[in-house]
Amino acid sequence: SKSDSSSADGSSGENDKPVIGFVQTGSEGDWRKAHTVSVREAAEAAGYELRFADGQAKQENQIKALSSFVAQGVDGIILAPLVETGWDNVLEKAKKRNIPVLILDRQVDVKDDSLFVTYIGADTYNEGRLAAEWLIEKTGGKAKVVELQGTPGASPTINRYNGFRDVIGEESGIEIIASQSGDFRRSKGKEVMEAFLKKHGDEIDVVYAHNDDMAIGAIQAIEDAGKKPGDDIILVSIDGVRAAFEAMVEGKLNCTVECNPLQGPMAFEAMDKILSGDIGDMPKKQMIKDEVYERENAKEVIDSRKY
Ligand code: GZL
Repeated sequence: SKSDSSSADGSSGENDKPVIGFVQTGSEGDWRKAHTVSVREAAEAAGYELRFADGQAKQENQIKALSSFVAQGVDGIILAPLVETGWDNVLEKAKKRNIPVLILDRQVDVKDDSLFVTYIGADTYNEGRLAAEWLIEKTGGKAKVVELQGTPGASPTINRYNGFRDVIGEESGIEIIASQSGDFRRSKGKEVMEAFLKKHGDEIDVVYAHNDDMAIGAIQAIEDAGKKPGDDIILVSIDGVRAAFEAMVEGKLNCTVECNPLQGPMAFEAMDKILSGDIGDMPKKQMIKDEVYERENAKEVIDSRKY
């Protein structure tokens, strides 16, 4: 399904490279911007022509973009799915045209997993577990927690919700007194935290945010309420973006569990194999390692951070 690369005078343009259609969720925050840069740079380095579609945080935009890439007859597709479900029909179209699909970052829940070749991303369930383990250690297992959830229906939201609860379980003295979506966005995280503070005020010991952007928003709300984030209220979040390290250095964030967005190189390593037909031993899921970072070690680490 190679696109016709020769131009009118017969010389081959830059389209001599294999063409990949990349459907991104949108640009909801710092993590997503780093993810997009990583994919673009890796495509360039690996000698691909990348056609970029910004889903602008709507699944229907992503589905339209996928259909369009199939119609263009691209050589391969990379999809970062906004939410887990609703992909079967459009992925069926790609399969009919023999266009391989690589799922990147978030996961899809499809009836037939031959609709995609492989999934590459971070273990977001384990990130929820790591956040809870850190919290139990930090609080001695006694705390009232408010939770800022990510985008409803997105695999990191579902996984971080479950991973956290599976570790705190029933027996521990950790009680989740409120839980609401801030849609992974700083502004919404601030808004929801303002509401939590109005309703629960001094009862809140901890904020568990499914990503750093919302934690940064919560920090602003806590300061506006005249409280000290990081001390009066403990904050633990996920991603490990630069703003989180800066907040930890300022003492306003206590812990961030890294979720590595630099997934571009792995994606194109896999795409090379897929397009040359050697996917024999390629696993269906390829997970990236994550680390936990705390306020105490943020200063010595911040300069080595790559995103
Ligand atoms: C996680 C990724 C999430 C980040 C958020 O793999 O999909 O989306 O944690 C981003 O910051 O919005």
